[in-house]
Amino acid sequence: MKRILPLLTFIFSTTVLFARQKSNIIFIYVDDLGYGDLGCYGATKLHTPNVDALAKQGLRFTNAHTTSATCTPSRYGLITGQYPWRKQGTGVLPGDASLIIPTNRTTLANLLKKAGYATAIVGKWHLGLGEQVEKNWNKEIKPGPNEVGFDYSFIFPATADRVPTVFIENHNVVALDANDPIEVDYQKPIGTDPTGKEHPELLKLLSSPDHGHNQTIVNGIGRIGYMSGGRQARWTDEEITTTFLSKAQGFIETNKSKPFFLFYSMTEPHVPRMPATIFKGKSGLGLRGDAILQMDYTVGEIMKQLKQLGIDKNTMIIFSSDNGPVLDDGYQDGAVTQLNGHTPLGPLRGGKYSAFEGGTRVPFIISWPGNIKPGVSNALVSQVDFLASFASLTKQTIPKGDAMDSQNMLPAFLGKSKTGRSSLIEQGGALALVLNNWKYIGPQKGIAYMKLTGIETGNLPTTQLYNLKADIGEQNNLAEKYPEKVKEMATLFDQVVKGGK
Ligand code: NG6
Ligand code: CA
Repeated sequence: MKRILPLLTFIFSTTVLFARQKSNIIFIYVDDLGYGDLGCYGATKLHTPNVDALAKQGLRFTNAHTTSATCTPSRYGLITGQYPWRKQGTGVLPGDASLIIPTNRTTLANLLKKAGYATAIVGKWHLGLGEQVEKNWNKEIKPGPNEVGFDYSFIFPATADRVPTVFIENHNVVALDANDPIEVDYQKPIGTDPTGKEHPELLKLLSSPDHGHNQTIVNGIGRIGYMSGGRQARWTDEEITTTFLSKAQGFIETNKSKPFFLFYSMTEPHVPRMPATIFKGKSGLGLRGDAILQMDYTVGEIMKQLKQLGIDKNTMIIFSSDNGPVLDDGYQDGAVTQLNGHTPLGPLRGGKYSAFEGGTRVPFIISWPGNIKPGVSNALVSQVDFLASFASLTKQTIPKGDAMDSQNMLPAFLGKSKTGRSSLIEQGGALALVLNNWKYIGPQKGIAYMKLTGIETGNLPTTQLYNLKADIGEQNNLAEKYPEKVKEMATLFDQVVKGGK
């Protein structure tokens, strides 16, 4: 016993020390925030002091990308380390879709879980739930986030504009009432709730014509899809963010003395923009601006909590968006009419849905006090790279066949290297290739302009080549001037799309 005791003490103290040394990771993933939507990225009409403070204490990237210009594929790429367009069915999912991430794959969550982190997702999911579309929302719903590596999940299934408008904690709908079962249908109307199409007079937020947000009305907002039942369980839009914040803070509090990974997936400024009443009208830029202020406030609350708990120096915070900005995405919420000179895109062209830079080049900040020197990085990096980079951080190898597009960018993420990837695929409607400072989009058949959203898609019948260093706004098509470059990039494009990295 005499000998064992010191040994046990040693093992115990090193375990505690080791656990303490590992920093927490909080990934704040916002929805549809543009490259020009934050003060630290040049916005002057909107004030985002909390995210700006995060940028000031961390590394702000100017050339960081999502894999795609919409939500589901970007999230798929981030979590699996694979370009989503390699897999069928990774486009924007309806609210009743089944889980699209195979449960036997390496994911960001199960990778960190294996390394000893407590893992959680709080917020928007949008990667499907259950094994099939026809599922019973009134029983345990799985597989979902918990089956791909999150110990704890508190989510909404898809987007705030899609039914079912309920929270799901681990496997169950929150505040479910057995006497008022939930049913969801994306094909045909169900139940007795009024629809936006038939009862526009009941709407507190008018839908934009032709976008399709005119099916079941919940809280005076027309949604995509039909839903019946679950009246107690339906969220109040103004409370979504405080609900997620309290769940995120609860997870942080519970896990403050072990390493944790929190994927905090916020809904702002995605439609329907319906922030808490105290934020309404505050930005002067309509509800989109107000939602961004609410998002910024929330980030500040998380930072405050970390400080209060004394774990701010021991926590890496990553802040980014899942795709570029859109103004009219389905509701008449003042985003267009009260823009007041604000430039959500900054200097970029396109926007959400687009293969131009505005689709995938997003705000991207990493703060890790004491480990990352504050500054600005121009390295080309992608969110698909987190998996390989976190594998490197936690000294793990990724099983063969998993995360095939993820490159270890840890040195760039930590500011130890100024260079990132040499090339990258950007997915709008079409796929584009970036190679160093060059951008290539092959000839496309699709429409060049989306009337509904007012966004240029990046599609043209002719080849496009831009020099992003000189022309970040993709105004001068140099394809005719540099046919050799076009050839080189077309060849590389085929190679990447067919297989490798
Ligand atoms: C689009 C919706 C849009 C939004 C988007 C998903 C229409 C016309 N528009 O299809 O309102 O929900 O999907 O956004 O239906 S994302 O950020 O989750 O990808
Ligand atoms: Ca999005």
